[in-house]
Amino acid sequence: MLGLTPSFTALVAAAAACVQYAQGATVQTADYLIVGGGTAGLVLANRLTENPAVSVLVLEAGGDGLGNVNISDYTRVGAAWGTDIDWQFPTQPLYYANNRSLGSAPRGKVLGGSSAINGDVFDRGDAREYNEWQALGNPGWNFSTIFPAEKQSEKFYPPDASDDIDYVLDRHGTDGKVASAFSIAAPPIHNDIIASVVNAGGVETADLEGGNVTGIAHVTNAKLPTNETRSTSATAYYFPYSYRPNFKVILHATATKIVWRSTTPGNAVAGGVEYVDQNGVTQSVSANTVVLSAGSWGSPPILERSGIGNATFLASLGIKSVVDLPGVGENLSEQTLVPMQWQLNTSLPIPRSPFLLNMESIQKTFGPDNLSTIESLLDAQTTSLSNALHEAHKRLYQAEAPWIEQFIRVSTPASGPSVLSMYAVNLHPLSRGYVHIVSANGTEYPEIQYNWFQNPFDLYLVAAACQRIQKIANTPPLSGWLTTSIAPAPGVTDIAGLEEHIKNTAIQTNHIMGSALMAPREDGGVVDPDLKVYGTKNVYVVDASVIPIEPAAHLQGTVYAFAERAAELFKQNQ
Ligand SMILES: Cc1cc2nc3c(=O)[nH]c(=O)nc-3n(C[C@H](O)[C@H](O)[C@H](O)COP(=O)(O)OP(=O)(O)OC[C@H]3O[C@@H](n4cnc5c(N)ncnc54)[C@H](O)[C@@H]3O)c2cc1C
Ligand SMILES: *[C@@H]1O[C@H](CO)[C@@H](O)[C@H](O)[C@H]1NC(C)=O
Ligand SMILES: *[C@@H]1O[C@H](CO)[C@@H](O)[C@H](O)[C@H]1NC(C)=O
Ligand SMILES: *[C@@H]1O[C@H](CO)[C@@H](O)[C@H](O)[C@H]1NC(C)=O
Ligand SMILES: *[C@@H]1O[C@H](CO)[C@@H](O)[C@H](O)[C@H]1NC(C)=O
Ligand SMILES: *[C@@H]1O[C@H](CO)[C@@H](O)[C@H](O)[C@H]1NC(C)=O
Ligand SMILES: *[C@@H]1O[C@H](CO)[C@@H](O)[C@H](O)[C@H]1NC(C)=O
Ligand SMILES: *[C@@H]1O[C@H](CO)[C@@H](O)[C@H](O)[C@H]1NC(C)=O
Ligand SMILES: *[C@@H]1O[C@H](CO)[C@@H](O)[C@H](O)[C@H]1NC(C)=O
Ligand SMILES: *[C@@H]1O[C@H](CO)[C@@H](O)[C@H](O)[C@H]1NC(C)=O
Ligand SMILES: CC(=O)N[C@H]1CO[C@H](CO)[C@@H](O)[C@@H]1O
Repeated sequence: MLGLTPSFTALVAAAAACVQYAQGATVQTADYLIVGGGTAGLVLANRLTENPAVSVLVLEAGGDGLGNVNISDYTRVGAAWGTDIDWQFPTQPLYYANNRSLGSAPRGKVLGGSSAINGDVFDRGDAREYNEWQALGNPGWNFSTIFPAEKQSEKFYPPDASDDIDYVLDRHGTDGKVASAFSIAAPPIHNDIIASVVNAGGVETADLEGGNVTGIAHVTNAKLPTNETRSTSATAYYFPYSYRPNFKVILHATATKIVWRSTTPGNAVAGGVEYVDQNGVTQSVSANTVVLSAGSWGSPPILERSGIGNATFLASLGIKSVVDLPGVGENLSEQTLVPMQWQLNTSLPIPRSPFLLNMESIQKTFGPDNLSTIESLLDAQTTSLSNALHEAHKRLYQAEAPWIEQFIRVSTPASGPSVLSMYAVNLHPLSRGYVHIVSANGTEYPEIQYNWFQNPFDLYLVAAACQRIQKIANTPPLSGWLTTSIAPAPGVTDIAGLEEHIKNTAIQTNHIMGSALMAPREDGGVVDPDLKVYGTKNVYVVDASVIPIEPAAHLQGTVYAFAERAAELFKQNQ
């Protein structure tokens, strides 16, 4: 049950006056208070406010981003990073990768959240992965419920016939909110890349959407083809609906913690949230239901400051435990990306930002010869995952689910020949990191550790994936275009050498998830299948942090679909 019974709602309203708020604060009220006007938060806010009788208040730490060309021009990937619409989260050195530091990691701090500053690739996961969400103990979260939600989120603009790009219309939504379109005019080398993948034993597919994410194809961007501007959760779900009187947003409002109405064990009741406004003044808002949509590094710290998390750890920071939930901030997953680049024999004109994805199973990465090695490593893994997640990953392997992505693009610098990038992405890392607060201070950054390659399976698999990419690059007709390897250095082709290349060069995909896991409580879960935080009556998490198994995709498309289905559940249970 998601909602509150009418009598309970009345009780809450009557009790509102008794809640202790910061002195002098102006108290606003809503049925739903959503913390974070990001990718997932605005989907939920939009769908709930379709009912004029339901009021929603969104607290967003950033501004509206209107007029910022670093958002609207999707080809300026990275321009927004390090500016005031980026949180710039500091991260810890990578213990299992020579203690290398990645410095700060980008996250959108603006209406639209990370959808406003990301790489703008728009694709979605595989049916086998979504069905594992359910198998982990989350009934109802499976491909047959996610696929309609994917379609509901998408407004697909088919390419022109002259663009020479394959697609399957019924795998896309045409009536949804996020605009999606291919980057037009694939360069001539694209057909040769596809041919080499096929010649090296891979498969070409007409369209990677629709639940079978296998093979090589073009993928869409989240953008309007009419004026080539980025589609974000703010342009898709908020700005066209901001006239709704029941849809309110407070900008420059950084939520710090939940204000409790009651902390009865097993039944804690939130009364609202405290936040710091633009002037550094603490304010409060009250609500019947509190939803955290502050993202994988934003939501767990708010739970911890509110007393929800590992009670021993919270006690060490002087925070009184409300719900002892040791999974909060644990189980952080992040797909890794390893640069593999070659110089071309020529300088090609590259319109906009077209790219190809080639999705392959572990079986395809290794070929039949070395599978026993990777199978025994997969069996032997003991440290990083719970038994439930380990079994889920073994099933994905057995089902030959996509596991390695080759993210392929050709770029042309201002001078000199073009560069082919075929990045190796590990879609299902077994290593798990964490995000935890370092003090009770509501605006201090948390400590973040990715823990990449904590599990040796991940390192070996990615090294083999790099060998597979080298094999494709050495296969005609693509091989004819390539002169020299840029990354790794020419001659680095053995597993040991590639493992060192990986440790020294792997970077983020920024697909962080899992830090407030949807899973049974005994498996370290934080929310139940209704997305309600265990031990609470009215606190929910709706963002990437609850996603239990990575999609074979860049994460935003899955987050949109996830949030559409979350909204459906909230409405059903109202
Ligand atoms: C640099 C980068 C590149 C990426 N590239 C791609 C890509 O090409 N394709 C793709 O599909 N995915 C990509 N992703 C991933 C994708 O964008 C994210 O997975 C997705 O947007 C996350 O959605 P979310 O709702 O969980 O969090 P967000 O969209 O990050 O939303 C969280 C929101 O909460 C707000 N917030 C946080 N804390 C507080 C607080 N205390 N009080 C108030 N508000 C708060 C934030 O400001 C933000 O608006 C990328 C991500 C990044 C960062
Ligand atoms: C856009 O990005 C560039 C490069 O990072 C930066 O110099 C500029 O200030 C940004 N513009 C805005 C409006 O933030
Ligand atoms: C990484 O840092 C830790 C802690 O400082 C240290 O114990 C370890 O030896 C370092 N590892 C490498 C490879 O330098
Ligand atoms: C998926 O979930 C829906 C909703 O609970 C359920 O009706 C359906 O049977 C499930 N499908 C599978 C294949 O488990
Ligand atoms: C998925 O698509 C690929 C490429 O078209 C095809 O080879 C494969 O048989 C499909 N798998 C399933 C399970 O449909
Ligand atoms: C692009 O088109 C959309 C839809 O017509 C419009 O809302 C938006 O303002 C346009 N953006 C720019 C930068 O022209
Ligand atoms: C809880 O935190 C303590 C102190 O940090 C730690 O020793 C313990 O392992 C944690 N418990 C769980 C179940 O993670
Ligand atoms: C809380 O943290 C912020 C950011 O690090 C800092 O500016 C502020 O002084 C801290 N407040 C207190 C009371 O320590
Ligand atoms: C596969 O096995 C061969 C022969 O034993 C070996 O040379 C090669 O390095 C192995 N490949 C991987 C990825 O382990
Ligand atoms: C580059 O290689 C391609 C493919 O082999 C070939 O068609 C083309 O003519 C070459 N271009 C130059 C400038 O050598
Ligand atoms: C499903 C899963 O892997 N849960 C783990 C989350 O993290 C906690 C704490 O590290 C583990 O105890 C769980 O097993």
